[in-house]
Amino acid sequence: MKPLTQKDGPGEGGLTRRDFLRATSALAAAPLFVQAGTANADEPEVQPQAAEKIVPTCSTFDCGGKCDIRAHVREGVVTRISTCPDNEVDPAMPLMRACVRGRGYRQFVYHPDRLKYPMKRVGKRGEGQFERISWDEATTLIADNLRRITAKYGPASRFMHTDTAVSGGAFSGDKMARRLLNMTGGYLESYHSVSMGNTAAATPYTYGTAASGSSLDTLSDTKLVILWGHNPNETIFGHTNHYFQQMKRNGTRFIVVDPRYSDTVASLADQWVPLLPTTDNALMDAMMFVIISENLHDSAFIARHVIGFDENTMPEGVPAGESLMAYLFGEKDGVKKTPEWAERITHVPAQTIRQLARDYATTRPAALIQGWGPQRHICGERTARGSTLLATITGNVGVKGGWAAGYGGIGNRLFCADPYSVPNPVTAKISIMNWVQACDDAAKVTPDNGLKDAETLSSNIKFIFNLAGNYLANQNPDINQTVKVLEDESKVEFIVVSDLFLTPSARYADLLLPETSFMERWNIGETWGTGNYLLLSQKLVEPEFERRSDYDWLRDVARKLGIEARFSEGRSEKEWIAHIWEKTREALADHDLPDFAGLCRNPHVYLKSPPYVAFEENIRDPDNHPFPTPSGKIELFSKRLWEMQHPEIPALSHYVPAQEGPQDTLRAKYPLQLITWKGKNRANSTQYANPWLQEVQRQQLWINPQDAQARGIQQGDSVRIYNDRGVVQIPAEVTPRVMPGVVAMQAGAWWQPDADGVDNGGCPNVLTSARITPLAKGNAHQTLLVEVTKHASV
Ligand SMILES: Nc1nc2c(c(=O)[nH]1)N[C@H]1C(S)=C(S)[C@@H](COP(=O)(O)OP(=O)(O)OC[C@H]3O[C@@H](n4cnc5c(=O)[nH]c(N)nc54)[C@H](O)[C@@H]3O)O[C@H]1N2
Ligand SMILES: Nc1nc2c(c(=O)[nH]1)N[C@H]1C(S)=C(S)[C@@H](COP(=O)(O)OP(=O)(O)OC[C@H]3O[C@@H](n4cnc5c(=O)[nH]c(N)nc54)[C@H](O)[C@@H]3O)O[C@H]1N2
Ligand SMILES: [Mo]
Repeated sequence: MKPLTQKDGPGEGGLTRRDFLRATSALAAAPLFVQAGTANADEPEVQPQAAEKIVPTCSTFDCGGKCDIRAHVREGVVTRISTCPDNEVDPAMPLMRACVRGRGYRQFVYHPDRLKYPMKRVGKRGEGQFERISWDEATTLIADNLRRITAKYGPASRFMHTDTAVSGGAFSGDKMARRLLNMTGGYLESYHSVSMGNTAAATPYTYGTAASGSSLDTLSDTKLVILWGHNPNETIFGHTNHYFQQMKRNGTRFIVVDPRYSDTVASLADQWVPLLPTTDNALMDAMMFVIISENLHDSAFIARHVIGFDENTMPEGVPAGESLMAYLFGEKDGVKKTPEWAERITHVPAQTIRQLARDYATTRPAALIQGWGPQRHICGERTARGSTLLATITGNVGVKGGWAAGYGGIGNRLFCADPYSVPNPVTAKISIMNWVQACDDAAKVTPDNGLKDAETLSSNIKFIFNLAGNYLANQNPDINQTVKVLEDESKVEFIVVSDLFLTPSARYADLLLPETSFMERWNIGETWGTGNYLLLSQKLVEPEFERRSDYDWLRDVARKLGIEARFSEGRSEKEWIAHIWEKTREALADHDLPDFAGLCRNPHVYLKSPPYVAFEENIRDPDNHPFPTPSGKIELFSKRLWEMQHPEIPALSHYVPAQEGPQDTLRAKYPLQLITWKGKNRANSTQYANPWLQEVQRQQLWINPQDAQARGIQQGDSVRIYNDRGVVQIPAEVTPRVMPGVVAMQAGAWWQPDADGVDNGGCPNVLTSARITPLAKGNAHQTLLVEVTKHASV
């Protein structure tokens, strides 16, 4: 195989855009892939001949949105992508126009580097050397290894990896692989969403549940929105931006709190408040100090619904000095949490903090909406809970136009039915943060660091299905450590990867399988966050070469294991989709859904649920609807957390300096905080190789002019970003869009190490830490210190 370098990608040195267009449209005439540079420049463009069909569909990626994609199909080839035409826009629905990623799908699906055949590893694991084999050989290898490994180590030695690329669909190979494993003894499950698991774990300590999101149509009259580390202009989050742009036009004021001047700041904000990463709680503490000092809190709301505000509303058995008031006014530690105190920690000017606090508390209702970037930190649980404290003391919980917490899904969201899952006989579960340890030495995975429902693991992980994920060696933190474990072939014995590309993770496969893309499969797209509709993801074209859907080859594996009939219930992929749809119709009987044939005729199902305000009942009628907390009230102070006596999860969420944060002594060696963001040109690492999308945004390091100047770095210089975990080398973007002391790069670039292990791709996870958050046992991809130097040879 070719080495995995940027030059091999189509963006540089490979296909030009013109070659690319020709290569893909030429498919109409000859279904062959033109390799880079082989297209004949004199060849005339292929003219449209056959009738064009415009087929509505959607992708099933984990990209934050489900857009209305219109594929123009001619003679079995997708020749163009457009989107919902203006005359079909339903004014009652969010605009679902395809974004830049959707517009570029053809370059993903018809990419010349796409995997074409099943392949078996020939070199050492990780070298990326493979040879073509038949599907019969491939499925026999899987069945034999499953049998052998299960007999030797037990079903709990089998692991299903993170695989978000197919999570946006009601059906997927990964879901069916779980079914197959469960029908043959089970597998080791993981818990914790690396997306928002820290918020999900922390929020119930305030409200008793994590389901704390309202629908965005309830914000139409909100005068002030504070977006706290939230960048929906790029991350979409179920068409949030659609609502926000409408609100902006109607006069809503937007403030964005983010170390970066994000695209959302650029397009929406009246004010940008940059702060040092991991110091959000200090800003929140000082805001609460101002609000209470100036008597701007909602006393009536607090008296009725809240415990932990002052000494009179504390749970029994807790000594004096632990309430919110006591903390803010320094009764125990002698430190008043003033704006001046917070300015030193956050680098937000005290006067800005004062004004922000006053603006939030005096605009009723106001919505403080946290994205998930701030909680993908080692202090993420505290940051997520901090927002709930601010929302509570200002009476913004349970009221239309307010917002209760960190961004959660809405409570009345629509999902498809699940008629395929079967119970997992293995009860032990690990946090997703434990997987490397479970491959290396399972004895190190304990209830203290993440093991659930067992005291010990019965075996190391010996078999991995990694279907539609790049979490083996790209998206997981601390890659250099991880690959050492994966390279040891005596540890994990068999790794099956299915993908569309030879990704950095795919290089660690023992068996590499070329899956179909969403354009070559049937599915139903489900929305994200606050979206609330279902879309048919129609199959557009037949798979080329020997590509197969994961479900299709899993049937062969099931046959070789003697369980095919039970596994498939005789259904093809499309028949499963029809079955899921029928079960969904039954479950959502109130919605009068069309039957599957009707859905195929009209593939957009807009289910208009009424506006939804989280906790509305609990606030309107608390006697009959107590909060599902131990006290039945909103708990600013959580006695459950108090009993844990863990300094990093205080019972009252407040600022605690983070490891590898701005107050860590490690800053003497590594003075800059590095954060990542999810950019518009890919969904995590999906579509990394798409040449059009590589033109949209280059992988470079944002660095403030002050920090650049101090290091003699100029715009475009190649810089080395390093810490004890690794080295990345990419160009510098010297820009005031990131505050001094912080550097930033986009998440999801492919790891491309050279012979010295220096990554030239710009994969931040060479530098990130695998440290585990204290409460959720979750990820902290965003908390790390680095140094940056100009690269000498440039
Ligand atoms: N275009 C695009 N959209 C996506 C994705 C994608 O890859 N590309 N991925 C999807 C997925 S899987 C997910 S989970 C979501 C993720 O959505 P988010 O987690 O909300 O997205 P991020 O870009 O990681 O973070 C949001 C913002 O937080 C800021 N931030 C980082 N650290 C801090 C901090 O300490 N404090 C504050 N206040 N702000 C901070 C970042 O600068 C960033 O602008 O997005 C989804 N949508
Ligand atoms: N530094 C840093 N790291 C992060 C994050 C961060 O913000 N910063 N974010 C984290 C978050 S929130 C998430 S959700 C994870 C995401 O991490 P992953 O779950 O690994 O998601 P992707 O990186 O999108 O990788 C998906 C892979 O599936 C492939 N694929 C796409 N479509 C198909 C298909 O139809 N079939 C098959 N078989 N394969 C397909 C793609 O080519 C891609 O290689 O990353 C996490 N990692
Ligand atoms: Mo995510």
